[in-house]
Amino acid sequence: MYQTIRYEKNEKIGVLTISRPAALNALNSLELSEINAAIAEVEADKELGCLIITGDGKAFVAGADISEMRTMTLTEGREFGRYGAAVMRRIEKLEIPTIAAVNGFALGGGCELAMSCDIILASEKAKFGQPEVGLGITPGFSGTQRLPRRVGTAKAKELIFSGKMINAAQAKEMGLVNEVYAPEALMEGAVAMAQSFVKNAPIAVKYSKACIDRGMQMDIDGAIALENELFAMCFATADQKEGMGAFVEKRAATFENK
Ligand code: CO8
Repeated sequence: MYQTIRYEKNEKIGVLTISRPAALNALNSLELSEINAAIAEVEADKELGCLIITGDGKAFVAGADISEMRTMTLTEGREFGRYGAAVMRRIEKLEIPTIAAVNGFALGGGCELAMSCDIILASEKAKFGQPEVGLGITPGFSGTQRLPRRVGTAKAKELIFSGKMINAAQAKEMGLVNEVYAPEALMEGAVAMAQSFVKNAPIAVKYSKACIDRGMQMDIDGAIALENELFAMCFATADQKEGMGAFVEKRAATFENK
C-alpha cells in the first residue's frame, strides 16, 4: 500500500495519482520511491496500454520538497538529484504511451515530471514553471534538458533564468501542452486520449514510440533504418495480419498484443 500516491488500473489504462495535497504533492524521498515502485508495476504489466499521471487537490506537483532539500549537503544534493532524475527517466523510457494530466501547479520537479511523459494535457487552472534559480539551485530532475528539447532553447532559457510561472494557454502556445480543458473535463479528456491509443495494435504503438524517442537521438539515416527495422518487425506479428485482414474484410479488428 502506498502512502503518497495511488495507482489504479481500469482495463488497459493505468492512473497514477500523486497524493500529498497538504504539501501540494511536493516530491520528497518517500514519494519518489513510491512513484518508482508504481512504475515497476507498470513495466511488469503486459496488459497495460497507457499510463496517465495526475495529482490530487490544487497541484499536480509543486516541485521537489523544499523542506527536505533545505539542509542537504553537496553529496546529498547530488544523490537526491540523481535519484529523482532516474525516476523521471524510467517514466520516459516506458514502452507504452504516457499522459500527464496536469490539474494545477506543475513547478520545478512537477514540470519535470510532466515532461517525462509523452503528452501533457492541462486544466485551465494549471501553472507551469521552473522556479529553481529563485531558491538558489538549478532544475535538478532534467528540466534543463527536457524543456529546451520541447520548446526550444530560447524559450527554455527565458523560463529557467526568470523562474516565472506561465498559465495553461501560454504553455500550449509554446508547444509544452497538447490540449487545455476545463478543470472538470481534464480526466475525461485524458482517458479519451488514452482510449484512442489503446484501441490500436499495442506492439505497433510501442514500436512507434520507440522509433520517435530513439530516432530523435540519432542521425536521420540511422533513424530511418531503425524505423525500417521496426516496421518490418510488425509483419511478424499476429496483430498486423488481424489489422489488415479486418480492413479487407470490412470488420472491426480485435488485437491480441501478439
Ligand atoms: N516543497 C515543500 N512544501 C511545499 C512546496 C514544495 N515545493 N510547495 C508547496 N509546499 C507546501 C507549503 O509549504 C504549504 O505548507 P504549509 O501549509 O505547511 O505551510 C503548503 O504546501 C501549501 O502551499 P502554499 O500555502 O504556499 O500555497 P499557495 O497556494 O499560497 O501557493 C505555490 C502555491 C505558488 C505553488 C507555492 O506553494 C510555491 O511557490 N511553492 C513552491 C514552488 C517551487 O518553488 N517549486 C520548485 C521547488 S525546487 C524543485 O522542484 C527542484 C527539483 C530538482 C531538485 C534536485 C535536487 C538536488
